Amino acid sequence: MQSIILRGIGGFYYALDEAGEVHQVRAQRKLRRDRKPKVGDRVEISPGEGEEDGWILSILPRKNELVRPPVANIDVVVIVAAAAAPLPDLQMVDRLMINARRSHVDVMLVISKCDLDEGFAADILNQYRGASCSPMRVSSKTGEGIEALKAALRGRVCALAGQSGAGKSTLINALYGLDLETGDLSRKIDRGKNTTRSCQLIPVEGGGMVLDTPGFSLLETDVFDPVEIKDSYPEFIPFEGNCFFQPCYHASEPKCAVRDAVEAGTIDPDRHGRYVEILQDMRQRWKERYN
Ligand SMILES: Nc1nc2c(ncn2[C@@H]2O[C@H](COP(=O)(O)OP(=O)(O)OP(=O)(O)O)[C@@H](O)[C@H]2O)c(=O)[nH]1
Ligand SMILES: [Mg+2]
Ligand SMILES: [Zn+2]
Repeated sequence: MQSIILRGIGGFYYALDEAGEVHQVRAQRKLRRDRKPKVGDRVEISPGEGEEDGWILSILPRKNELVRPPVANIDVVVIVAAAAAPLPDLQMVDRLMINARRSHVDVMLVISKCDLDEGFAADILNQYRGASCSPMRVSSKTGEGIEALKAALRGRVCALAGQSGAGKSTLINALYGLDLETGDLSRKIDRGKNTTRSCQLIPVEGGGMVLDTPGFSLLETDVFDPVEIKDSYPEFIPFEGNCFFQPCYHASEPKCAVRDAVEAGTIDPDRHGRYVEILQDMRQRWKERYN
Protein backbone atom coordinates (compact mmCIF):
# COMPACT_ATOMS: atom_id res chain seq x y z
CA MET A 1 0.00 0.00 0.00
CA GLN A 2 1.50 3.35 -0.99
CA SER A 3 1.80 5.98 1.73
CA ILE A 4 3.69 9.11 2.69
CA ILE A 5 5.66 9.47 5.92
CA LEU A 6 4.31 12.29 8.07
CA ARG A 7 6.52 11.81 11.08
CA GLY A 8 9.17 9.60 12.61
CA ILE A 9 9.76 9.26 16.34
CA GLY A 10 11.99 6.79 18.17
CA GLY A 11 12.05 4.19 15.39
CA PHE A 12 8.32 4.49 14.64
CA TYR A 13 6.93 6.18 11.57
CA TYR A 14 3.46 7.51 10.89
CA ALA A 15 2.43 6.93 7.29
CA LEU A 16 -0.65 8.40 5.59
CA ASP A 17 -2.24 6.16 2.97
CA GLU A 18 -4.29 7.19 -0.05
CA ALA A 19 -7.56 6.63 1.81
CA GLY A 20 -6.49 9.18 4.44
CA GLU A 21 -5.70 6.68 7.17
CA VAL A 22 -2.53 6.97 9.29
CA HIS A 23 -0.58 3.77 10.09
CA GLN A 24 2.09 3.26 12.72
CA VAL A 25 4.91 1.41 10.96
CA ARG A 26 8.56 0.47 11.46
CA ALA A 27 11.37 0.22 8.96
CA GLN A 28 12.61 -3.22 7.98
CA ARG A 29 16.19 -3.89 8.96
CA LYS A 30 17.56 -3.71 5.40
CA LEU A 31 16.04 -0.24 5.00
CA ARG A 32 17.55 0.97 8.24
CA ARG A 33 20.93 -0.15 6.96
CA ASP A 34 20.81 1.24 3.41
CA ARG A 35 18.99 4.49 3.73
CA LYS A 36 16.77 5.54 6.55
CA PRO A 37 13.24 6.64 5.72
CA LYS A 38 12.72 10.39 5.98
CA VAL A 39 9.66 12.51 6.55
CA GLY A 40 8.19 13.22 3.12
CA ASP A 41 9.24 9.84 1.75
CA ARG A 42 6.76 7.92 -0.37
CA VAL A 43 6.84 4.35 0.86
CA GLU A 44 5.30 0.98 0.26
CA ILE A 45 3.91 -0.37 3.55
CA SER A 46 2.18 -3.42 4.86
CA PRO A 47 -0.16 -2.20 7.60
CA GLY A 48 -0.28 -4.12 10.88
CA GLU A 49 -3.32 -6.16 11.89
CA GLY A 50 -5.25 -4.80 14.88
CA GLU A 51 -2.80 -3.57 17.53
CA GLU A 52 0.27 -4.75 15.63
CA ASP A 53 2.65 -2.29 14.00
CA GLY A 54 3.03 -2.42 10.25
CA TRP A 55 6.22 -2.34 8.20
CA ILE A 56 7.80 -0.09 5.63
CA LEU A 57 8.74 -2.44 2.79
CA SER A 58 10.47 -0.01 0.43
CA ILE A 59 11.13 3.65 -0.20
CA LEU A 60 10.11 4.97 -3.62
CA PRO A 61 12.69 6.99 -5.57
CA ARG A 62 13.13 10.47 -4.10
CA LYS A 63 12.63 13.65 -6.08
CA ASN A 64 15.17 15.31 -3.76
CA GLU A 65 16.33 15.12 -0.17
CA LEU A 66 17.85 17.39 2.43
CA VAL A 67 20.21 16.46 5.25
CA ARG A 68 19.36 19.39 7.52
CA PRO A 69 16.41 19.33 8.03
CA PRO A 70 16.25 15.59 7.21
CA VAL A 71 13.32 15.52 4.77
CA ALA A 72 12.56 14.26 1.26
CA ASN A 73 10.41 15.26 -1.74
CA ILE A 74 10.12 18.95 -0.89
CA ASP A 75 9.00 21.62 -3.38
CA VAL A 76 10.29 24.60 -1.44
CA VAL A 77 12.28 25.35 1.69
CA VAL A 78 10.88 28.38 3.47
CA ILE A 79 13.70 29.86 5.52
CA VAL A 80 12.29 31.77 8.47
CA ALA A 81 14.43 34.48 10.08
CA ALA A 82 13.18 36.91 12.73
CA ALA A 83 13.32 40.69 12.41
CA ALA A 84 13.77 40.72 16.19
CA ALA A 85 14.97 38.24 18.82
CA PRO A 86 16.39 35.68 18.29
CA LEU A 87 18.95 37.74 16.38
CA PRO A 88 19.05 36.16 12.92
CA ASP A 89 22.26 34.43 11.91
CA LEU A 90 22.36 35.39 8.23
CA GLN A 91 25.33 33.17 7.52
CA MET A 92 23.10 30.30 8.59
CA VAL A 93 20.41 31.58 6.21
CA ASP A 94 23.00 31.60 3.41
CA ARG A 95 24.13 28.07 4.25
CA LEU A 96 20.54 26.84 4.26
CA MET A 97 20.12 28.37 0.80
CA ILE A 98 23.30 26.71 -0.47
CA ASN A 99 22.23 23.30 0.86
CA ALA A 100 18.74 23.62 -0.64
CA ARG A 101 19.99 24.77 -4.03
CA ARG A 102 22.50 21.94 -4.21
CA SER A 103 19.61 19.53 -3.56
CA HIS A 104 17.52 21.18 -6.30
CA VAL A 105 14.91 22.51 -3.91
CA ASP A 106 13.45 26.02 -4.37
CA VAL A 107 14.11 28.54 -1.62
CA MET A 108 11.99 31.31 -0.12
CA LEU A 109 13.07 33.72 2.59
CA VAL A 110 10.46 34.87 5.07
CA ILE A 111 11.25 37.55 7.62
CA SER A 112 9.06 36.90 10.66
CA LYS A 113 8.06 39.14 13.60
CA CYS A 114 7.94 42.26 11.40
CA ASP A 115 5.62 43.85 13.97
CA LEU A 116 8.66 44.15 16.27
CA ASP A 117 11.21 45.84 13.97
CA GLU A 118 10.19 47.21 10.57
CA GLY A 119 13.58 48.72 9.86
CA PHE A 120 15.59 45.58 10.46
CA ALA A 121 13.13 43.55 8.36
CA ALA A 122 13.64 45.94 5.44
CA ASP A 123 17.43 45.77 5.85
CA ILE A 124 17.46 41.96 5.69
CA LEU A 125 15.10 41.84 2.69
CA ASN A 126 17.33 44.29 0.86
CA GLN A 127 20.38 42.06 1.34
CA TYR A 128 18.60 39.23 -0.47
CA ARG A 129 17.11 41.27 -3.32
CA GLY A 130 19.09 39.47 -6.03
CA ALA A 131 19.08 36.03 -4.46
CA SER A 132 16.01 34.57 -6.26
CA CYS A 133 14.32 33.69 -2.99
CA SER A 134 11.14 35.81 -3.23
CA PRO A 135 11.88 37.55 0.09
CA MET A 136 8.71 38.30 2.07
CA ARG A 137 7.86 39.85 5.41
CA VAL A 138 5.23 38.51 7.75
CA SER A 139 3.88 38.94 11.23
CA SER A 140 1.93 36.12 12.83
CA LYS A 141 0.82 38.68 15.40
CA THR A 142 -0.74 41.33 13.14
CA GLY A 143 -1.42 39.05 10.16
CA GLU A 144 0.77 41.09 7.82
CA GLY A 145 1.86 39.05 4.79
CA ILE A 146 0.03 35.89 5.91
CA GLU A 147 -2.43 35.76 3.00
CA ALA A 148 0.31 36.52 0.45
CA LEU A 149 2.53 33.76 1.83
CA LYS A 150 -0.37 31.32 1.89
CA ALA A 151 -1.05 32.06 -1.78
CA ALA A 152 2.63 31.56 -2.66
CA LEU A 153 2.70 28.16 -0.93
CA ARG A 154 -0.64 26.89 -2.18
CA GLY A 155 -0.55 23.32 -3.50
CA ARG A 156 3.16 22.85 -2.74
CA VAL A 157 5.09 20.76 -0.25
CA CYS A 158 6.96 23.30 1.88
CA ALA A 159 9.41 22.82 4.72
CA LEU A 160 9.86 25.67 7.18
CA ALA A 161 13.42 25.85 8.46
CA GLY A 162 15.48 28.22 10.57
CA GLN A 163 16.71 29.08 14.03
CA SER A 164 14.90 27.96 17.14
CA GLY A 165 12.49 30.69 18.21
CA ALA A 166 12.25 32.33 14.78
CA GLY A 167 8.51 31.65 14.81
CA LYS A 168 8.10 28.70 12.42
CA SER A 169 5.40 26.86 14.36
CA THR A 170 3.59 30.11 15.16
CA LEU A 171 3.61 30.97 11.45
CA ILE A 172 2.16 27.58 10.46
CA ASN A 173 -0.58 28.09 13.05
CA ALA A 174 -1.35 31.54 11.60
CA LEU A 175 -1.35 30.27 8.01
CA TYR A 176 -3.59 27.25 8.50
CA GLY A 177 -5.43 27.79 11.77
CA LEU A 178 -3.55 24.99 13.54
CA ASP A 179 -2.48 24.55 17.12
CA LEU A 180 1.15 23.39 17.01
CA GLU A 181 3.17 23.84 20.19
CA THR A 182 5.12 27.09 20.33
CA GLY A 183 7.56 28.33 22.95
CA ASP A 184 8.87 31.51 24.52
CA LEU A 185 12.42 32.64 24.09
CA SER A 186 14.89 32.02 26.86
CA ARG A 187 14.91 35.34 28.66
CA LYS A 188 18.58 35.46 29.56
CA ILE A 189 20.03 34.77 26.12
CA ASP A 190 17.16 35.63 23.74
CA ARG A 191 17.37 32.27 22.06
CA GLY A 192 14.70 29.74 21.22
CA LYS A 193 14.15 26.75 23.48
CA ASN A 194 13.96 24.05 20.80
CA THR A 195 10.24 23.69 21.29
CA THR A 196 9.57 21.63 18.15
CA ARG A 197 11.35 18.30 18.63
CA SER A 198 10.78 16.44 15.38
CA CYS A 199 9.86 17.03 11.74
CA GLN A 200 6.16 16.81 11.05
CA LEU A 201 4.44 16.89 7.68
CA ILE A 202 0.90 18.27 7.74
CA PRO A 203 -1.56 18.09 4.81
CA VAL A 204 -3.25 21.50 4.42
CA GLU A 205 -6.08 23.02 2.40
CA GLY A 206 -5.47 23.43 -1.32
CA GLY A 207 -3.68 20.11 -1.79
CA GLY A 208 -0.33 21.20 -0.33
CA MET A 209 1.60 20.05 2.70
CA VAL A 210 3.60 21.97 5.25
CA LEU A 211 6.51 20.65 7.24
CA ASP A 212 7.37 22.00 10.67
CA THR A 213 10.98 21.30 11.62
CA PRO A 214 13.02 21.71 14.82
CA GLY A 215 15.09 24.91 14.79
CA PHE A 216 18.84 24.72 15.07
CA SER A 217 21.45 26.98 16.53
CA LEU A 218 24.34 25.76 14.38
CA LEU A 219 24.37 24.62 10.80
CA GLU A 220 27.23 23.20 8.81
CA THR A 221 27.24 23.08 5.05
CA ASP A 222 27.93 19.67 3.58
CA VAL A 223 31.59 19.49 2.53
CA PHE A 224 32.09 19.86 -1.22
CA ASP A 225 34.48 21.48 -3.70
CA PRO A 226 34.66 25.19 -2.73
CA VAL A 227 34.56 26.26 -6.38
CA GLU A 228 30.91 25.16 -6.47
CA ILE A 229 29.67 27.50 -3.72
CA LYS A 230 29.32 30.46 -6.07
CA ASP A 231 26.85 28.45 -8.17
CA SER A 232 24.31 28.89 -5.37
CA TYR A 233 24.44 32.71 -5.65
CA PRO A 234 22.05 33.77 -8.45
CA GLU A 235 23.10 37.41 -8.05
CA PHE A 236 26.61 36.56 -9.33
CA ILE A 237 25.40 35.08 -12.62
CA PRO A 238 25.01 38.29 -14.70
CA PHE A 239 28.62 39.26 -13.92
CA GLU A 240 30.79 36.18 -13.62
CA GLY A 241 31.30 35.74 -17.36
CA ASN A 242 33.34 38.95 -17.30
CA CYS A 243 35.82 37.90 -14.61
CA PHE A 244 39.42 37.76 -15.87
CA PHE A 245 40.07 34.36 -14.33
CA GLN A 246 37.82 31.45 -15.24
CA PRO A 247 36.72 29.95 -13.01
CA CYS A 248 36.90 32.82 -10.54
CA TYR A 249 36.13 32.49 -6.82
CA HIS A 250 35.08 36.17 -6.63
CA ALA A 251 37.08 36.50 -3.42
CA SER A 252 40.49 38.15 -3.94
CA GLU A 253 41.25 37.63 -7.63
CA PRO A 254 42.15 40.75 -9.63
CA LYS A 255 39.76 41.96 -12.34
CA CYS A 256 36.77 40.23 -10.79
CA ALA A 257 33.49 41.47 -12.26
CA VAL A 258 31.51 40.17 -9.29
CA ARG A 259 33.60 42.20 -6.84
CA ASP A 260 33.23 45.22 -9.12
CA ALA A 261 29.46 44.77 -8.87
CA VAL A 262 29.79 44.62 -5.08
CA GLU A 263 31.77 47.91 -5.13
CA ALA A 264 29.12 49.46 -7.36
CA GLY A 265 26.40 48.36 -4.92
CA THR A 266 24.63 46.09 -7.42
CA ILE A 267 25.45 43.00 -5.38
CA ASP A 268 24.88 43.35 -1.65
CA PRO A 269 28.24 43.72 0.17
CA ASP A 270 27.09 41.93 3.34
CA ARG A 271 25.89 38.93 1.39
CA HIS A 272 29.16 38.85 -0.57
CA GLY A 273 31.17 39.24 2.66
CA ARG A 274 29.46 36.22 4.16
CA TYR A 275 30.03 34.33 0.92
CA VAL A 276 33.77 34.89 1.31
CA GLU A 277 33.60 33.62 4.93
CA ILE A 278 31.73 30.49 3.88
CA LEU A 279 34.23 29.99 1.04
CA GLN A 280 37.22 30.21 3.40
CA ASP A 281 35.62 27.82 5.83
CA MET A 282 34.88 25.35 3.04
CA ARG A 283 38.43 25.56 1.68
CA GLN A 284 39.72 24.65 5.12
CA ARG A 285 37.37 21.70 5.49
CA TRP A 286 37.95 20.51 1.93
CA LYS A 287 41.70 20.50 2.60
CA GLU A 288 41.27 18.60 5.86
CA ARG A 289 39.26 15.99 4.08
CA TYR A 290 41.76 15.32 1.31
CA ASN A 291 45.10 15.74 3.12
N1 LIG B 1 5.74 39.58 18.22
C1 LIG B 1 5.75 38.43 17.55
N2 LIG B 1 6.14 37.29 18.18
C2 LIG B 1 6.14 36.14 17.46
C3 LIG B 1 5.79 36.11 16.10
N3 LIG B 1 5.92 34.84 15.64
C4 LIG B 1 6.34 34.11 16.71
N4 LIG B 1 6.50 34.89 17.80
C5 LIG B 1 6.94 34.42 19.14
O1 LIG B 1 8.22 33.82 19.04
C6 LIG B 1 8.36 32.74 19.98
C7 LIG B 1 8.86 31.49 19.29
O2 LIG B 1 7.90 31.01 18.37
P1 LIG B 1 7.86 29.49 17.82
O3 LIG B 1 6.82 29.46 16.79
O4 LIG B 1 7.79 28.53 18.94
O5 LIG B 1 9.31 29.38 17.16
P2 LIG B 1 9.91 28.14 16.33
O6 LIG B 1 10.67 28.73 15.19
O7 LIG B 1 8.86 27.17 16.00
O8 LIG B 1 10.95 27.53 17.37
P3 LIG B 1 11.49 25.98 17.51
O9 LIG B 1 10.31 25.07 17.48
O10 LIG B 1 12.23 25.97 18.80
O11 LIG B 1 12.41 25.77 16.35
C8 LIG B 1 6.97 32.59 20.61
O12 LIG B 1 7.00 33.22 21.89
C9 LIG B 1 6.05 33.31 19.66
O13 LIG B 1 4.92 33.83 20.29
C10 LIG B 1 5.38 37.34 15.46
O14 LIG B 1 5.05 37.42 14.29
N5 LIG B 1 5.39 38.47 16.23
MG1 LIG C 1 8.62 25.19 16.43
ZN1 LIG D 1 35.10 36.91 -10.10
